[in-house]
Amino acid sequence: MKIDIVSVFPEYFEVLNLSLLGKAQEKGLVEVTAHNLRGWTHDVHHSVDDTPVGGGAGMVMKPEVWSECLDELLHLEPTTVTCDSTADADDTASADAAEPAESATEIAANADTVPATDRPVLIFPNPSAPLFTQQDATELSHANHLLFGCGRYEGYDARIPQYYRAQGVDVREYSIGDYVLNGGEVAVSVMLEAITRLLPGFMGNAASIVEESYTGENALLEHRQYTKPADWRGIKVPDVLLSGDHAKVDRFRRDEALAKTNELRPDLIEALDCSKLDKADRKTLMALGWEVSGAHPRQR
Ligand code: 6GU
Repeated sequence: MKIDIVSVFPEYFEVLNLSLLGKAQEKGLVEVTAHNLRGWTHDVHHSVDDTPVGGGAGMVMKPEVWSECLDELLHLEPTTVTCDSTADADDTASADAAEPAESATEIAANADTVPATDRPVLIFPNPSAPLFTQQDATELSHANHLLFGCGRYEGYDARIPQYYRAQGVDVREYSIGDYVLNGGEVAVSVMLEAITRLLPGFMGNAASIVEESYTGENALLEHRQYTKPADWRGIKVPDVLLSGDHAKVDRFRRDEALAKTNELRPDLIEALDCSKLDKADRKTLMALGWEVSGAHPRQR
């Protein structure tokens, strides 16, 4: 996988040479390059932003600098597109727009739930976009080339993603949570870690990925973990975990995952597919106050 990152703070990404991602780069699994956006400016001040059209606070990143950079990294020739500047307005992110596609631009934007491995994916962190999820990480881990564009200041000109979508590029915009960061750099490092750890050969133990929270078809928060000693400062490991009875251990962990998810993330319980729950799951959920006879659990 080839990963390009464009930022006005490329040094921020030196941390990616550490730890597991550093090892993955040494092994040749990924090749990460951080580029300085200012390298594509032509003025003495190397300016990348300008005041917002229509007024308002802050600065907006200019489309011309980004396009010179992105054309080069995506091997595209500059062109002019004819499209309505409002056509893209409600379709900032990714692929899960519910409405039927109308314009050619929208078709290009919606066709990309699973990235084709041979097509680059252009990703813009954006606090006003849909949330980045484990499912997005899984999808993007199949791409051959990811290009992240880090916005700073108040954001970037909305025509940038619109233009590259019209060029047939798989363009995605994601937020990493409901809080405000100063720029996209932290968000990109979060997304990168979530994506690259899923690459085959990245982690020693593939089974540990399968058991994690938010993975698989029935996403639950993970059960609690313990190691030895069995009694530490007066707190004991639950007896069943010491029993050696694997079926009982699995059931105990599954029930704990259900109870923890019920308490902290009932929205994840509501999203479960009832047809994938076994008899013991249903019993546990019913005891927690859920109705499990429909397609998804419903709170009683
Ligand atoms: Cl992707 N960018 C910024 N600037 N702030 C955020 C974010 C992204 N996601 C959450 N907050």
